[in-house]
Amino acid sequence: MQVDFQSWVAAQQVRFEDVLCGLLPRAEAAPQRLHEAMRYAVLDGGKRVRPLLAFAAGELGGADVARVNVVAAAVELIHAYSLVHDDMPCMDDDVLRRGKPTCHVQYDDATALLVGDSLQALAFQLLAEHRLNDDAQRQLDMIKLLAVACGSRGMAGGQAIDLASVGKPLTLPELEFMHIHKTGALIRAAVLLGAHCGSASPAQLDKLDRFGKLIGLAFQVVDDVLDCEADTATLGKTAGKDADNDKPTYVSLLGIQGARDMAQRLHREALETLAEFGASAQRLRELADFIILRKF
Ligand code: GRG
Repeated sequence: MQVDFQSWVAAQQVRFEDVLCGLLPRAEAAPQRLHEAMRYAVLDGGKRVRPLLAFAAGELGGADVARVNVVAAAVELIHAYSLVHDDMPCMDDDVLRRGKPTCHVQYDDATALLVGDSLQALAFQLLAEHRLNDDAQRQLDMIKLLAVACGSRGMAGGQAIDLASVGKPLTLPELEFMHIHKTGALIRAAVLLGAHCGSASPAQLDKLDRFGKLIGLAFQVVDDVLDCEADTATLGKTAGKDADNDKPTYVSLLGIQGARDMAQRLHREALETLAEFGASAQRLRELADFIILRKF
């Protein structure tokens, strides 16, 4: 019998913390300050939504958990690096992340920059040194998939558009383009990489790709709503930053109710893409629900 969703999430989070702990460089190893800061940025915090999506997509295709651990860790390291860099004075200039001082506040700007660089490099090192799929070509495709998702045609590109659009009105398609890249690309990659560790067919991978795209965008729409509605203590990061920074968001374009409606529509469409998977996609459905209903 399957455990309930909350227990599954809690167990995966605890288990995954150990995985990350073991894959990160030890704090005692030189250069100690950089390694300590890398561990500070990654461990003990965050919802681990992207790894959970990878685990759920892996389960669906009967993937070996040890393989999914590696892709989930790679994605989470990229995510953690993006948060560290995003919080720096040259970008969002924030002091609170995951309920604790941001990396550059706790350490210094130069260390935070190097933490991001090193986490990104470690992510690709992991993908290159662990077996992810019996098919070597498929493994190379997986490495490329993550590279595209986090590079200038993915997350970093979305961030560049985000920085360039402060104080400017964007149309809905422009906002969607930005967020599909900035936030959506890595979430989509998490789903696909988990699935690639297993035996999903090309047709199933197409469906999962669409699911990842829709739920990645929904994640951002909900993030925009939470930035307006939730408080700093609940979010573990400064609330109201988007309005303070005069950033275009789904809320500024559609209003709170319009943004909520959009999240619901994306959620519905995401669930439709899973229709043919039956019970094997139950965790992915539950994660889609969680992404929409989350309060932090
Ligand atoms: C610096 C290249 C580069 C990219 C930064 C991800 C990102 C791009 C910026 C973060 C800014 C932000 C708040 C984006 C909104 C969506 C988002 C990624 C929120 C944080 O992700 P969660 O909620 O965080 O999954 P936790 O802490 O739970 O892991």
